[in-house]
Amino acid sequence: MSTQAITFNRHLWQQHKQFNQPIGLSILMTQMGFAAKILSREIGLAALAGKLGLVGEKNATGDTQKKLDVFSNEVVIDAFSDTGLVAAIASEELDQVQLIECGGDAQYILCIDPLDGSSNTDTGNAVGTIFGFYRRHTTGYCGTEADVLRQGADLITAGYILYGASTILVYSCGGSVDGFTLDPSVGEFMLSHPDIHCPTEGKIYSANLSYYCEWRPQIQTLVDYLGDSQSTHHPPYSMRYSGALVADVHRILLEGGLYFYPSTHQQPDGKLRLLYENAPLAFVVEQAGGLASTGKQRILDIKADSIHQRSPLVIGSASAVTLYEQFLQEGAPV
Ligand code: AHM
Ligand code: MG
Repeated sequence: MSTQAITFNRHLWQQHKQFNQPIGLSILMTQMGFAAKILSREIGLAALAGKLGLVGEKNATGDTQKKLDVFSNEVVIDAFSDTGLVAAIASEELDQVQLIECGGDAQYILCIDPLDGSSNTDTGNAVGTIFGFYRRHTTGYCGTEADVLRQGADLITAGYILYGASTILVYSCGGSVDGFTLDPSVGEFMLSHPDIHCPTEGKIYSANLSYYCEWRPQIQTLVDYLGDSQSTHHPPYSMRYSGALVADVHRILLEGGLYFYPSTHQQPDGKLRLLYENAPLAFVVEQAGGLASTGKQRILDIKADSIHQRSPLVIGSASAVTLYEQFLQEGAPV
């Protein structure tokens, strides 16, 4: 590897110098990189360290917590709560917003899913972390829940970490979307995917087809349409679904295509959570030229009413998301 390789910290410094990125944000992203290294190590060694399996408690959204869920939450809370920069943290694994006694200088709010796709942990498959930072609105000694209940369009930085065949951190501060791969031998994230653009079209769709019978007829028709190898409208799509949102969206971001988790009769708002899953990923994918929608509304335009609020998610290549919206509103093209 060249000694000119760009480390994550060097990239953050360049962003600060060239684009006036606030130094506080650079410090927070450094902390995110640190948390990612700890999690990468612990997820990789979990089977040897007795960290697989359930804790037995349910989290705020009714999922039974795994040991790695609890551990991951502790790692991210520890990484950010003493920085003096973060006034409140909303996490998938916390019932309430963690309000931090920090003084008025703490300018940032963090929304985070510490371990996304945790059903994959026991089999050693890919998992992720999803994060988004907002600028704080209030100025008191402690953050408030209102600081967290925001629309994604207010995000100033968002990204994710994929723990898969390699550990990859992807983020955007509102300019380019850049990806960094962890080199464990030197303990650094190195720039590996500069200036990511989501292709306007793709050949992959990603969705849990076991819900097919529970989806609206328009979505069933779309799935039939995408998989139709005889179609004269489009090349046939292939289906890829890992059960980890980060892994599936990362593939779509790089190669194009469509991820969707729609509403069902039983879950009219879908499964995925707005603040710490959908909005941060929507921010990244839009910055890379893609789109993210509920099928009817842009994800980044929704203001959260509660911290664990859910929404349907359709995300990926601009043309594919638009096609989904057309199917939902008008049905199949003639
Ligand atoms: P989690 O954060 O509790 O792991 O839940 C979110 C995960 C996503 O990573 C994934 O896309 C989805 O849930 C899978 O759900 P399903 O098993 O219903 O397909
Ligand atoms: Mg999740």
